[in-house]
Amino acid sequence: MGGASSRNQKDQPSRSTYFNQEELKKLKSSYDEGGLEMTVPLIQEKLKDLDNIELNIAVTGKSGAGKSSFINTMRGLQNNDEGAAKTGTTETTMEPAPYPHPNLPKVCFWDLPGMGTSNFPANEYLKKMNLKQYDFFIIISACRFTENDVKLTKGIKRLGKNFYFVRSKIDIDLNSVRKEGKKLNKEEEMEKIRNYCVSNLEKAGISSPNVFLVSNFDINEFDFQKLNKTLAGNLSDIKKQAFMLSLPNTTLEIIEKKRAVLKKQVWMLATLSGFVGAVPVPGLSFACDTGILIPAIIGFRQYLGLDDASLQRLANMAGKPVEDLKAVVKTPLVGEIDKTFVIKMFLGGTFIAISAVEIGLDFIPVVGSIFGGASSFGMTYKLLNDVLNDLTENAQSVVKTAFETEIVCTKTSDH
Ligand SMILES: Nc1nc2c(ncn2[C@@H]2O[C@H](COP(=O)(O)OP(=O)(O)OP(=O)(O)O)[C@@H](O)[C@H]2O)c(=O)[nH]1
Ligand SMILES: [Mg+2]
Repeated sequence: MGGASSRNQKDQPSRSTYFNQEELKKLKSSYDEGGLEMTVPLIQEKLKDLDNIELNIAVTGKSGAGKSSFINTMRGLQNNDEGAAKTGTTETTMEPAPYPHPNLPKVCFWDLPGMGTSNFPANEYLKKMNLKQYDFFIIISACRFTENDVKLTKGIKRLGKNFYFVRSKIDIDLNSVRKEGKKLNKEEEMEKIRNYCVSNLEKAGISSPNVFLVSNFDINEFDFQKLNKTLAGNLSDIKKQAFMLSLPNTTLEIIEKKRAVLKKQVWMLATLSGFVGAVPVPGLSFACDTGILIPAIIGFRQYLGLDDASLQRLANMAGKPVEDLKAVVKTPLVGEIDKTFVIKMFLGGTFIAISAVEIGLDFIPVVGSIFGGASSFGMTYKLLNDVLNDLTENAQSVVKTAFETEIVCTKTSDH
């Protein structure tokens, strides 16, 4: 892609959060060889991968360009929210400052002092900032990109890392056109600004740069979502899952993508549960005790933005009272999740032992045939699947209320 280095991360051997065909074959042969005892550790390792995966995103640019505001928006925060990066300040630190994501602390945004704002000469700056540790770079400017931005980009390119140009404060540009009394053609105006940035970068020696025009005050406007899609698309599989889960829940499409990511965890969690508990209800109780179900439900709820803190952040982003969002949440899953709740929910449900066909044998070629439906595996699978569907529906209602969007989203396949 333009703007990113030619040694795309996609070309590098990717570690997947979920099992690819090859790994599934290995899983099957481990099972044939050593039963679940050999299989379960492999699944456990995969599940841990998602919790442990680090994603370090560097954000740089001149003072006042909008770095802190961008970092806040990407973390679903308003500039004056608790934990937000300070904005509008002119003090610039000389050290990269970390801003971890509120729900995924290993997804971290780094505020890098702009090259021109630091006192180091270019070469020293590149060394001092230890650019190797970042997964990709966002270079922000509120007007034209400078010679320093270009120098930095060349340094990043030499490391084979991806970089993206973000032209911030596009809302101000468009407003100025309006204020001048001219008729605004948004697309045309954006194209003009984009071309200006691109030609300015090309002249400085960056070939076919990709420039995204954003307003840090509106993640659903201009090129912000396009930027996020591009960023996700260029990450290796496992980092992509973490990045997707970190996005603020501002569109139905994001919710649907998160559901698809979480859906893949369901069978892995169910397998672990199948391993620890053999008979239906004691199995479920055991699954609670072994810490499979409760953290999974709490995690799903948080990723889908339905815990109190996430709802509050989303309300702030949408500029609506949090009560308006809470009013459309119709699931008991927003209350306290403990063992009693899970067992009650399960017993109160219309549980029917699910068949291997319903589970989707193609997706779970190993475990589906091992456990069948009436087991702790089947129960956990059904329970988490129901939980995920319920939370997804509620998250969709919240997004519609927050952003008044009615875009219909096609539900992805259940497997
Ligand atoms: N209208 C508008 N204002 C923005 C946007 N992004 C940032 N701002 C404003 O621009 C000013 C500077 O933004 P910051 O996010 O603090 O910029 P920074 O790059 O972190 O600045 P330093 O920390 O000083 O390097 C603040 O008053 C922001 O509110 C944007 O996209 N649109
Ligand atoms: Mg700042």
